[in-house]
Amino acid sequence: MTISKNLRDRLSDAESVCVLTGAGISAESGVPTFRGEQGLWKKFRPEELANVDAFMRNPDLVWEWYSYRRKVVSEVQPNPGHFAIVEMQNLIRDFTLVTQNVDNLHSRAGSRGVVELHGNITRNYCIRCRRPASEELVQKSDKVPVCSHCGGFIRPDVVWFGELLPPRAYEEAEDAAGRCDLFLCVGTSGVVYPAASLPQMAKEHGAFVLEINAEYTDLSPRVSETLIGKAGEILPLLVRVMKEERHHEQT
Ligand code: BV8
Ligand code: ZN
Repeated sequence: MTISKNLRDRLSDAESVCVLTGAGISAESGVPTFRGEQGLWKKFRPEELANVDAFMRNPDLVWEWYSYRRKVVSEVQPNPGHFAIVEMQNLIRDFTLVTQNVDNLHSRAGSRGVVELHGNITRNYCIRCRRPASEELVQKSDKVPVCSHCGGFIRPDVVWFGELLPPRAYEEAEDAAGRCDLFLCVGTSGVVYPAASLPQMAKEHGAFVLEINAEYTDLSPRVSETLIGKAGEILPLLVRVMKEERHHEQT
């Protein structure tokens, strides 16, 4: 993988960096993506499961699907791609990590202040009184649990289709995209909005937008450069170049 002179300069000079990640960064940890060959949506379609009507129509099915995904993410580890982002955060003064993933792997890798646009599958709450549900209540039932305070159904703390993103999270993501001079877009097919509008926003504000993906996506025509390959291999390489360039300047 060769790093263009232009990209090398950007990695060396960047003072404000924003990274947007999608399911592709967790693929090498063994977490299935949504739209790939073995994609999660292969068996189910988003309409069937990741929306509130599906949950109200068939809470046990939706709950079971999230219990399966919680089990998967509890059994996997963050990969070199997640750890490279932690190292990048330590190199760059103004650094924001925005993720569409709900698998909690960035936080487990050590990333701080992760902006979770679509929530986090390790948190659950009551749809009626909105109290957080305890771990043991969540773990013990494979059927949808009911709230010990009011009897309401417990749901995962994720953003379903048709639901608003957490307002503060999205605002923080927009601010970071608007002020960064380097925007990395890693492992996302760029089909889910409003998250997919962030790279465009960064580009319009003059940022260099680098896409890292196993294949070309809907975003590719609109970014500054696309590196095709695995996030777990490319991100550590970019951090190495960043360190070389910056260490070089310090000496
Ligand atoms: C909202 C949480 C409404 C739950 C998720 C028509 C046009 C435009 C928009 C819409 C439309 N109709 C409806 C909408 C809005 C809708 C939307 O965007 N739909 C899309 C499908 C068209 N958006 C919403 O509903 C959002 N809410 O808009 O509010 C509103 C507005 C105003 C007022 C009131 C209401 C809510 C969206 C959030 C949905 N929740 N997940 C859960 O996870 O169960 S979305 C789901 O998709 C995940 O969060 C996931 O993160 C997200 C995006 O997927 P990706 O992360 O990109 O993953 P994917 O599998 O697609 O791609 C993986 C990529 O990785 C691939 O490119 C692959 O090549 C690459 N890859 C694989 N391996 C590697 C790799 N890359 C590098 N290295 C590797 N090793
Ligand atoms: Zn309740």
